[in-house]
Formats: sequence, structure tokens, C-alpha cells
Amino acid sequence: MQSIKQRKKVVYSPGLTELPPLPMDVPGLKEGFRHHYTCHLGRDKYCRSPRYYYKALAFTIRERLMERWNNTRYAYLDADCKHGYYLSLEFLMGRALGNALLNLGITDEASRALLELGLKLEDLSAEEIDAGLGNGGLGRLAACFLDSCATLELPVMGYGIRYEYGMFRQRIVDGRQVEEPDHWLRDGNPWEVERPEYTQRISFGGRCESFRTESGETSYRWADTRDVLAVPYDIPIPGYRNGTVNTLRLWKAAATDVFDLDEFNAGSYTESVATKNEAENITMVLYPNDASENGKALRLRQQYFLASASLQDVVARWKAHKEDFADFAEKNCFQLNDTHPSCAVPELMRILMDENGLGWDEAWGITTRTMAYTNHTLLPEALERWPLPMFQQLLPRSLEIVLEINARFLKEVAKRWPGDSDRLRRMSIIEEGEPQQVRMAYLAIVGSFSVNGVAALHSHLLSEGLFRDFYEFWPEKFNNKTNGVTPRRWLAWCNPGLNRLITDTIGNGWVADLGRIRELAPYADDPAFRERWHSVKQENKARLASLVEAKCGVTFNTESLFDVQVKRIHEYKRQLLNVLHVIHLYDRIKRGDTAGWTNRCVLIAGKAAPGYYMAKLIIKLVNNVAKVVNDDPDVGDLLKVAFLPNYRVTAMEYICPGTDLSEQISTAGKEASGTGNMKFMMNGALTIGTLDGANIEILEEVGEENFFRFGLTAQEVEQLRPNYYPHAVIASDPDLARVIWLLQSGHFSMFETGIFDPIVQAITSPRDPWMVAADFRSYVEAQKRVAAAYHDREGWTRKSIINSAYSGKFSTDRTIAEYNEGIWHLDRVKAERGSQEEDAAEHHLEERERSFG
Ligand code: 26Q
Repeated sequence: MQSIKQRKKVVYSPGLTELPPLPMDVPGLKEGFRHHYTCHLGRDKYCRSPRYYYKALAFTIRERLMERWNNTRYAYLDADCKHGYYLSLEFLMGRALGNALLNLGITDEASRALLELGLKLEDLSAEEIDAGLGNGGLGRLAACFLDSCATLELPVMGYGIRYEYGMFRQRIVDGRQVEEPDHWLRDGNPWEVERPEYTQRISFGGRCESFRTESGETSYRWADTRDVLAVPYDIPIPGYRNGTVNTLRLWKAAATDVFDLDEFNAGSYTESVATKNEAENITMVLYPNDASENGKALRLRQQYFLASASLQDVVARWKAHKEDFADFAEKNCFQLNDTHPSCAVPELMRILMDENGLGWDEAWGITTRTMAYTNHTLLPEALERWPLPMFQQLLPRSLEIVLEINARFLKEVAKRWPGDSDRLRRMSIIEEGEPQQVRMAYLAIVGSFSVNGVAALHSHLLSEGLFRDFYEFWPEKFNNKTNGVTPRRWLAWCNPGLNRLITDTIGNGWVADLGRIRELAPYADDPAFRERWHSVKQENKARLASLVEAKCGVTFNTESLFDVQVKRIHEYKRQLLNVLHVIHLYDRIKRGDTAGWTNRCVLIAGKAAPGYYMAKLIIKLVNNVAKVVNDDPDVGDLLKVAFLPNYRVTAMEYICPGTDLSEQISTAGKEASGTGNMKFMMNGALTIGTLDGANIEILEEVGEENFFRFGLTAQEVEQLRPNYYPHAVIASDPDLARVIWLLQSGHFSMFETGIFDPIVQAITSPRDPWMVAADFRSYVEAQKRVAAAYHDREGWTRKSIINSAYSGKFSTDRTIAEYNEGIWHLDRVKAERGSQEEDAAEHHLEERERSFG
């Protein structure tokens, strides 16, 4: 056993960095603003550009984060605490300004300071471009997690990639999606701090050599590599009014210096510059697919780049303070956000063995006690696989290690199930075939001590289905962590009207302890409270309606039911089922079947992966149906349809507060969790949904009478599959038959004959994996219950209040507390508080200690 090692002594000069705290009041903020506007940005009284107003405010806030950021770092260092690292190819952060103001507790002060300068906070806020460094759910979850880690005072750092181009911007031309590059850094990013002093060197290519060490052991060397530099950019992550500011570290690729380039290029200048380009390409663009795009070498480069840079960074910091790796696993934990960063498993092995001289067993012990893997998908086709030859070429040393991991692992499996060669084939990290493939999920499972799904049903289906063999081998590794969303951004910030009403009613404790929002439940029976709740919803609907008017030219009447489905466009999410219902409503209107009608505004938004033909066709269909419906004078206010372009974090901040009905209608067993469903619920929308993902848990919280459930269960879906005949379903349902007929007859494609044939084919195919037709009747009946319920305004408002009141479970504070209790085991570390935090925080923290331990 090794003895307890002392921390190395660090020498620093406090005099260099000690400053008086910056004022957080109105005069202080005004002063800061003027200083940055004139002295820092160099603008004068004649420049009246909102962009510079925004920048001046951003810098004013940023410097107030800085002192807390340093204090937090010092607190973590002093505590010598265990750290968590969230490794993710995506962080869908959205805007930072409002979040920083809210979490610092100076929204009102900033607002007033600006008013006194003749400016409006909302106008400045609108200047900020979203940091769209993610596709959807998985990326936004990472962002919500960071907010909760900082709020819970957990020493967790995010590691990601600083993509030059984030998620593409979507425009709609002739009803079709057109992608445009998102050059979000063009005007600079006031929220990042470049830290070239922590640059790491990342190797690619080359070959492996073995050699004898002086002590006579075999060791390995990775030679003739092509190297790239990883330069970190740090982004502050403020906790909610607690003085904590954590770090999101994003890596940018840069070429190594020119001398190195000359080696490869035999002194050729132009070749040299081209190589520089190749290096910098690694972090140029986010892959815009939310299901794995297999076989793109650049994507594998990105993944290894992130894993290697982050691990080297952590190990370098470790070695600055510690003599050896004896308690590395007790002090560090890496959470892998899906398999995307799972190169981290062989990479940590390589760093420990090849660069630090540890033996296999010791390195493997450390690796498998520090890695934890979260799965986000149930679709087998979305599991990441890399062709072995590509892996070999790009990461020869990693592959060697993966093969050794696999050989040792399969030996254990064979011991447990002797002679079961089929099981070995099924469980092998290497899939046989032409070419062989590396199964990244299996690598992640074998290399981790924890494997979790993101909702109860999802985790259950992982153990029973996708990862059954592994569950049988290691049942203790498998666990569930139901997703959440941060109530700071997704209620307190995005819905100021509701924030005020809730806070007036039960105080503001709910913001940092969402369980307490349950105290609203009794007020559902109070008519005066319901009236206030309803009028907040109406204001939010008006705000959403103006957005729709401005971006789509469609007029939404706020007296109508606002029926919303916003998420990535995917067949399994069944935007098609929504459209079929819209066509059915249109058909009813045209037939005059409108007795007891509820006026409805249907809003759909979302991006399609650029290469996903059917998803793009669905967007076209939504737009064509919208055009026919909205232009038909017979329809009027009975039904409106709009497709809102360029859905993103900021769009959702306007959409969820103004929504009455949240569409969560995926084929049961396909949506791992969903998180949009939680944002809507918090903001008082009712859900129409299948028993899928976290919908099930939402239903459990609110009860059947406050949720519109429909459709086959996951089990029924699989039972029906072999005997599914959509033609028979259509033949026995005249409403569906008419809808299909309208589609086929070209009613929505007058001058574009046959463009929707592939959609009709998909729906009518017995092999339709998403079984759209199977759930049509049940969906339409559920929508009838929705329409009837909306007629009863008091009843609806009651249900709306109940939905918010029972949304406490879906705070990422609860999710993160569970990650920490079940997986990370980090101690909370309090950072020094400023005066601003003092009053607000003490109160919340005590409350939270009681609920989360
Ligand atoms: C992989 C390899 C190559 C290129 C792209 C990808 C890739 C990128 C993003 C694969 C998947 C994603 C994103 C997946 C995702 O967002 N999944 C969602 O995660 C949410 C958070 O857990 C869940 O709520 C959703 O149910 C799930 O669909």
C-alpha cells in the first residue's frame, strides 16, 4: 500500500490578484457599463448600436463573475476535493447574459441601471447570439447539468469543443429547410477566456512501437504522429446566488508550430499552410445529426481530440499537486455523455501506462473506477460504431489498447459462460464483418463502473433489451437517472410573469428547491389565483403570437388553444401523426363537422439533419398543409398552422411559457426521455403523450386527470409489429382514410405532383417502424378530450396549475443530486460569498440541505 501523499506546495503572490469586490447596485452597474462602453470598447456618444450596448453590459457582468470564479477555484484547491468532469461533444448553452444576471441576483438592478441610461434590458439581451454547440436534448441536458452542479456547489467541470460553427441556422424557402452556417463567434464572445497556458498536444496517425525499458519491461511508444494543439477557452458557469462559479472548458484545435510542419512537408510553405488548415478543421463544425453518423473520420478525430485534451488536462493538474496515481480514482470521476467521448477509456489507459509507467492492472483499476457512461438512445441503429481500419489509421495505439481490453473482457465472459460462443460474438467490442467495427457502447460499458439510462422506462429497456447480455454480467453497474431541466432558465428566467405570481404566492424558495413548487397545489382551488394564472398565460400567449406573426406571417388568436410540438424532426418523434391530426381537423371543418369546436393554433418547429430525406419532407408537408389551411376562408380562426423556422434554445424560452398543449407523441419505447416535455410542464402546459420516456413519470406525478394519454405501450408496439397491417387500420377508420386520400390526391401538393408519395408509402407500409397509423384513432380521441377540456376554462387552468405544481421532480437539481449520491460521491464545497449572495443564499441552502442531504 502506498502512503498518503502530501500536496505539493504552491507558491503564489496574492498581491497580484487581490481586488475590492465590485459593486452590484444600480450606480455601480451604471459605472461599469459606461466604463466598458467608452474605455474598453472605445465607443462614443454618437455610436448608438445595440450590439455595443449589449457588449458593454456583458463585460460589466463578466467582471463580476470573475472574482467569484477565482474564489471558487481557490475553494476547490483548498478543499483538495474530489472532482467530477462532464465530457460531452455538445453543450447547447443558448444565451448567457440573462442567466448570469438571474444567478448573480442582479436582474432588477441591471434593468434599472439600463433604464437610467435610456436603454432596455430586453433589447440588449436580444443582441446575444445563442451558443448553439449542440443538436438537441443531449446537448441541452449538458448545459442544464452545469447550472445545477454550480447551484449545488459541486466541483464539476464541463469539457467540450469550441466549434467555430455551431448548429446550422434554418431558413425555410418554398416550404423547405435550407441550412446556413452559424458563425456565432464572428463578433467575438465576451463570455470566454482563452487560456493558452494550458494548451495540450494531441497526436493522430503514426504507428505503435514496443521497446524494452531500462528495467527490462516491455513498454509502448506511439511514433511518427501528426500532432495538433488543443487550446482551452473557459466559460464561467454561475450557480444560483451562492458565490460559486464553475468552469466549462472548450477546446479549440490549432496547428503546431511551423518547424514541426516543415518536418512533414519537406519545407514546402503552401503544404505547410494546408496542414495547418487540416489541424484547425477538427473544431470547425458541429455535426448536425442527432443520431450517429457512422464512418466520418473527422467526427472520430473530434471525439478523440476532446477525450485526449481533457484527460491530459486533468492528469497535468493532478501531477502538479500529487506524487503518484494511488488515489486518482478516489479524487476524479468522468461522466461520458453518451458514447461520443468514449475514446476516453483507452486514452486514460494510454496516458497512465505509456506516459506514466503504470502497469495494465493498475491502469485498468483506475480507469474502471473513474469512468461512468450515460446512454441516451434506444434505437439500435443509432449506436456508434467505427470501422476498425479507420480507427487503426487514426488512433493505432488506442486500437491496440481496445483489442487488449476486449481480449481480457471476453476471457471473463468465457469463464462465466463456458462454451457460449454466440454470447462472445454478441458481446465482443469488435463486431465481425467486412469491415470489422468498434462498438463504442460496449467499450464504454466495459470501461465504466456505472451505466445509466435517462428515464425509468429507458433504463429498464436497456437492461432488458439493448444491453441485456451486459446487464446479466454486471447487474450492479446499471442504474437510472431520470433527466431534468434547470428551473432557473426554464421557469424563473423565461417566464417572468409566472415567476412573479409563484413568488408572490409561496416565496422564492422554489427557484433553488423546485420540490417546493408543490405548495402551489392548494391554490388550484382558488378562483382568484386561477384568474391571475390564466392572465399570465394569456400574456405569454400574446408574446408567442407576435413571434409567430413576425417569423411566419400567421396570426394566432390568443383565445385559441396553443398546441405545440417543438423538437428535432425525426420519424420516431412522429411529427407526421401531428400533421395527420391537423389534416383531419381541416377535413372536419370542410365537412361542416364543427359542433362544439375548440379553436386551435398548431405550432411546429425543429431542425432536420441535412441528410435526412424523410425529415426534410415532413417539414415541407407541414408548410404545405399550413398554407392550405391558413389561406382557406372557410377555416378562419377555427384552425391555424405555423412552422416556426430556426428552432433553438432562445426560441424555446418564448415558446414554452405561451403553450397550452405540449405534444409528446413518440412511438412508445423510442424516446429515451425527452426534456422539452418537462419545460412545458413547468410552465403550466398540459401534455398529450404516449407512455414513453419521461412522459410516464410526468403522468405519475400529475395523475391521469391532468394528462392526455393515448397510444400503444412499448410492449404493445413490439407485440403488434409482426401483425401490423396499416391498410386494414385505414380501411376500418373512415377519418384516417379521408386524411390519406387528401394526401394522395395532391390536395397539399397542387403544383408539386406526387411529392408526398414517400410519406403515404411510409404510413401504409406494414414495416413502418413508427406505426403512425396504429396510434391515429387513439390520438384523435385524446385530442377530442383536449378540446373538450379546453372549453372548461376554469378546469383547464386548474390542470395547468397542477402541472406546474407537480413538476418538482423534473429539476436537474434532483437529477444531479442523484448522480452525485449514486455515482460521483463529491462533497459540496462552498465558495466565499459576496454580500449580494449572503441573504438570498443562506435561506435556500438550508432548505436544500434538508431535501437533498
Ligand atoms: C454521433 C456520432 C456521429 C455524429 C453525431 C452523433 C450524435 C450526436 C447527437 C448522436 C446523437 C446525438 C444526440 C442525441 C440526443 O439528443 N438524444 C436525446 O437525449 C436526450 C437527453 O437525454 C433525451 O431526452 C432524448 O430522449 C434523446 O433523444
